[in-house]
Amino acid sequence: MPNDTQISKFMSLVLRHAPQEAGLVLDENGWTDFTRLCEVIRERFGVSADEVLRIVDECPKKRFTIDENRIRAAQGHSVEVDLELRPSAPPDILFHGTKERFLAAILKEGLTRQARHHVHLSSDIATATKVAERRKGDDVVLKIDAKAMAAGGFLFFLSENGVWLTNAVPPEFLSKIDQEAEA
Ligand code: HQG
Repeated sequence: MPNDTQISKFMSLVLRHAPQEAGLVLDENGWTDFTRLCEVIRERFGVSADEVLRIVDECPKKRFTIDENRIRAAQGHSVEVDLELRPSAPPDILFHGTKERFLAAILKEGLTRQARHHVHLSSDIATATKVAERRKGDDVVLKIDAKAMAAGGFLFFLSENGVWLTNAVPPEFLSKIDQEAEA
């Protein structure tokens, strides 16, 4: 029996990066037909549409958005889609979890979006720490002066699942936090 994580990872792959893997097409806003996705999942994993709905509903990060009979990933895409997110005023401070080995490059050139549409930022240290922990190596949490960035004209977007997104964070707005001191 496949577990929820396997199915959720497959959905992230298809809805963010490679819809062709499932013979699906995303529209310009990232939506695809939910019934068709469920058919593909039934063929691959042998689970019903009700199970898919449950997985979407129980996803702790709320990665997927369902609207009538359409579904899309709330953020994290590498394929070009327009999520039609409106700029919103960020909290004064945001956080980004990363790895010690990326730090020198990040402090030099800032945070850049890499393969995704945006740089992903978290509103609290605990979430940023979890993002950092996805990869092997020593964790680093960076503090972003979002207030100063916003005052300087940088735009921020809040995804449907509460992730703060921006195009890039120049190094002058970044500092490494001492997690024990901030805890
Ligand atoms: C790093 C997960 C060198 C950056 C999470 C990160 C998140 C640089 C990596 C979402 C750099 C990119 C996104 C620079 C940035 N030089 N390294 N100039 N600028 N980096 O996966 O933020 O579980 O694209 O620090 O919860 O780790 O998939 O971004 O380490 O919200 O739903 O380059 O993915 O969500 O990695 O994670 P990613 P991320 P899901």
